[in-house]
Amino acid sequence: MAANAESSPILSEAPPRLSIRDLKTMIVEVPMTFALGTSAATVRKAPLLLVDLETEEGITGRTYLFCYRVSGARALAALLADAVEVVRGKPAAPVEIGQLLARRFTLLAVSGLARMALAAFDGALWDALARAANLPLATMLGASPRPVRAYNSSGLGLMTPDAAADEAEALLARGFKAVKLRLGYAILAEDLAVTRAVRRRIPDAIEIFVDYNQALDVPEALKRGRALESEGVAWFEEPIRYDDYAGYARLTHELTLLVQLGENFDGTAQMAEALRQQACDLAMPDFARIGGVTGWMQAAGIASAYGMPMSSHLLPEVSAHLLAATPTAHWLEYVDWGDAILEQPLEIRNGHAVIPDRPGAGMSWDMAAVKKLRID
Ligand code: SMN
Ligand code: MG
Repeated sequence: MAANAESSPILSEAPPRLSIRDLKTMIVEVPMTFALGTSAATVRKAPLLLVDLETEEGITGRTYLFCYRVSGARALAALLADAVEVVRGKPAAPVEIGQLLARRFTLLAVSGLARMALAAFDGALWDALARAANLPLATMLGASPRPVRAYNSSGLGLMTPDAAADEAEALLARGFKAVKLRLGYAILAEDLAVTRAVRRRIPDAIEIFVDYNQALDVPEALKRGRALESEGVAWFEEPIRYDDYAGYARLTHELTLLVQLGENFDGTAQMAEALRQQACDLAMPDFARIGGVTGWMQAAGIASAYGMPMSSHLLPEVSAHLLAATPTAHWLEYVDWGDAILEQPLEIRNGHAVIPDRPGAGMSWDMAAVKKLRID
């Protein structure tokens, strides 16, 4: 009979099996280096929810979420306080915990904010497991921690052409090879003026992505998309409402410009459906909306089956690990919002995010900074 794990000399130093003791949250508002004026709303301070998942064994798993609005952060904190009561004392097994929480939250509906809360729980659990194993998260997920190609998405909100050109140039520091403009001005001519000003100012080898944050309808998206085809733009992000897959399929079919979609996929089923309908050329699920680390890895499987290039959305510190383990990894979206509250901010070298050689996602809070920025 095989020796059991407890008595095996080989496995005697196996990492502890973690069980969930508590989950605590803190809300901070981080002033942004570059304000982000999108066609939907202007964000000047980033509301972040910091999550600490405590285990009985003394290991704490961490993650944070960008919450779009302060009210979002408060709602997520309340949902997480509820969720931990459901699973306190249970093994820190993200897939099982996720299924149990999804069942308990079914009547409320596992979508929107509830899905984001469960994603944060999942991310913190994975971080705890990787810390217990003394491995970077990327390694836990089957990848080698490698530099991940990133674009600088910190700024370039809606602004004048000259201001956009200046900001684009500034954002190339640290070797970034791509930037993203927010478009969706009142008329096409303004979109073109900003795009041309930036294209003229930065080297040809630097890629430019454009993001409409769902500002257009299908006929207008066809018109603006066609006009952008000769302007050296590498992707056309969320031109129309995020869930009009038939509309997206039309754009994808009729435009040579590559259509990018995904930050609002609410769970993997939506992503699978979008890809089934050939709604986009490129996909960029968001860690929180797709279902945390577990949801991301399932999304990576879907993207891989379709041969679909997959980029990340925000949360670059965690997303770098996830992209390292994504077979069709495309671009990491870099923003510097986490820098203000992290002891060791994500390092960018030669336009690539450097996955830290630390256990888990490698994040610990700079508590002095957190104290100053806390709003809860
Ligand atoms: C975005 C991100 C965060 C807030 C508003 C808009 C944007 C992106 O859609 O893709 O970066
Ligand atoms: Mg976007």
